[in-house]
Amino acid sequence: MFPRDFAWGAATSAYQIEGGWQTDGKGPSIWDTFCHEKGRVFGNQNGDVACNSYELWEKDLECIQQLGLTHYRLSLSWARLLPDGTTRNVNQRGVQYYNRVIDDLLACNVSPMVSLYHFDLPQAIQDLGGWKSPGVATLFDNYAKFCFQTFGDRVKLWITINEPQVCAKLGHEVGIHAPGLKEKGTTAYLVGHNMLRAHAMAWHSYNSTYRITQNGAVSLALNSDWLEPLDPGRSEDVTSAERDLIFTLGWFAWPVFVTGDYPELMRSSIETQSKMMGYSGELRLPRFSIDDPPILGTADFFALNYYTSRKVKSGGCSEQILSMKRDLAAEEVLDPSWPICGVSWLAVVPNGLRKLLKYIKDVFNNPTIYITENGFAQVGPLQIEDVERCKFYKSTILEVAKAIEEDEVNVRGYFAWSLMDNFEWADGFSARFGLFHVDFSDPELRRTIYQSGREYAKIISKYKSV
Ligand code: GBH
Repeated sequence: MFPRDFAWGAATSAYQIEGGWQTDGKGPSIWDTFCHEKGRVFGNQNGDVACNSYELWEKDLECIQQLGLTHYRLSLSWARLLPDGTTRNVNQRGVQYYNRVIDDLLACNVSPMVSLYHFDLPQAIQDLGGWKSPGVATLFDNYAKFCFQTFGDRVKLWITINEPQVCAKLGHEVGIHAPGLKEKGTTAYLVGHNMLRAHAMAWHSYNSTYRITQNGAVSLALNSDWLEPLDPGRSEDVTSAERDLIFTLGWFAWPVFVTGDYPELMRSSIETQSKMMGYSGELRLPRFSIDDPPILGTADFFALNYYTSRKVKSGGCSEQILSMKRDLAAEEVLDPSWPICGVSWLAVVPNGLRKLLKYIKDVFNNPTIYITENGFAQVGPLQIEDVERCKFYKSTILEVAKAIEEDEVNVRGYFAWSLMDNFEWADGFSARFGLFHVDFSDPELRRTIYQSGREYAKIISKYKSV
């Protein structure tokens, strides 16, 4: 059912697992700052120590081997490598750490997929305006080139930026992620724009300088729920669901995979709402400049993070200010038949993944797809025998198989989120996404495999070529 060379992976990110927040010369990131402010994160928790993967990497490697993964997705901490964000100061101990991780993985026959950015901007760059400032794209490009140069002889799968939609919206409009801004209506679009510019610059750098010798592939990881009309017989709901997919996934995927520009429907919706309030849409959703490298074609594969689904109905926004929510003019609801796992946002809808994969195949020109994240949270009392999560992984992977077999979607890999329990952003350590449990009350931070970890290992050993 799965191609012989299918990538069977698990994923993590630097801030969520590494700890060592100021060890060996690491600079602070916006998540260090954010968590150290009271009232931002569940229980005022933070990632100062997290799984202490900075010191316990060998333990993580044991977990990876126990699962029999073919691939491991990790992210690099920009501020660990470049403490002030610039290549003028390279932290060699950070370089050594990631060299060791990459070398150990390869020695165990595990291919690394490396994200350059997973929410943790160096604080020094935030102090200059962060993702709102156009100059951040050049700084990111310099950082990317440094990483390609330093690690690209061994890393063949790169993600530039993880989930720009989440960073833009939750970090700059809703404010529940770092840097915690609640600037409605314009900032998120500007941030998304600069992230796209940064991504495209880095892809072009790889393409023109490193590809010929390193021969890897570079993309950006896009998150989207599967969004379908609440009432498929009601045309307003149908167009609302389409619009929602365009605002969530199309925002970034259209420029990269389809036209080199934002979706027309996104522009016109923003224009309509802006005009109603006496503004022009141009003021809010930027135009791509001919002075920047082109955006179209800057992904060698499609990287998708999928977790859940929503039903969508048409609906306005009662607040009389411009906002992304107002531009969307749609309302998302849960289907009561969908079970909710742990965290309130995560309705379990494995079948939504298959539908989203088919949508991506049709709309984005049949790209090669890696599912770079998918997972299930546990909250409350610890259950090592996590029967529900076992079922979840089995049925989700079955949906991926159907997408490959029946819908002929070109899926090349699947990464479970996450290798182990870790710092779940605003939810702190209260939501556990791991295939391994981490005992955060134990000074040794012992890792213990969940039943779902065993189950996933079984699935992998059944399909992977040896
Ligand atoms: C991923 O995002 C992240 O890449 C990863 O780091 C994280 O650990 C993982 O999810 C699990 O959460 O709080 O109601 O506003 C997934 C996409 C989008 C899911 C934002 C949670 C927040 C909903 N995320 N969403 S809410």
